[in-house]
Amino acid sequence: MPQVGIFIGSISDEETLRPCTEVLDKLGISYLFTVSSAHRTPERTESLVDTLEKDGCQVFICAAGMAAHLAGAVAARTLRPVIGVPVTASKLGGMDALLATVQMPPGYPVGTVALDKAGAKNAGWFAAQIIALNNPELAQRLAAARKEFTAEVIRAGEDLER
Ligand code: RP5
Repeated sequence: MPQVGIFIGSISDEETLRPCTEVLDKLGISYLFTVSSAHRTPERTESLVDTLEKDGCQVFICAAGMAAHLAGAVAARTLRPVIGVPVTASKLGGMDALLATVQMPPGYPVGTVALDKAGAKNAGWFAAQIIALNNPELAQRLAAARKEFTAEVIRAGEDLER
C-alpha cells in the first residue's frame, strides 16, 4: 500500500519529479507515482485520491506547471496533507505555477515547496517528516540523514582549508 501519492499534471513533468522519488526510495517509503490532470482528467484525479486515501496513503505530492491547480484540486478532496511542487513550464518562468499552487482558500492549504527539482527533492523530505510523526524508525533515519548532511559540510570546509 503506497504511503505517498505523487501526481504530476503531465508526463512532461516526470523528470522534474525524479529527485522526489529518489528521496523516497532512499528512505524506504512506498509511493504511487502517476499522471493525473486537474483539468484533463478530473474524475481520474478524484478517484485516485479516494482509492489511495482508503488504502492508507498518508501524504499527497502534486506537481504541475502553468495553471497549476492539481495540488489544490487534491486538497479539496482530502484531509491528508498535500504538498505542491510548482513546475516551470511557460515563459512566465514558473511564477504562474507558484502562485496557482500557493494561493489556496482558508481551510484548504497546500504546503508549497520551491520550483522544479529543488522543490521536488524537498517534497520528498517533507513527506518523510510527516510520516515520521507516527513512525519512530523513519524518524531515526531522518535524524541520521541530517547528521550526514552536517558531516558533509564540515568535510567540505576542511578540504577547502587544506
Ligand atoms: C501542466 O502544463 C503540466 O503539469 C505541465 O507542467 C504543463 C505542460 O503540460 P503538457 O502540455 O506538456 O502536457 O498542465
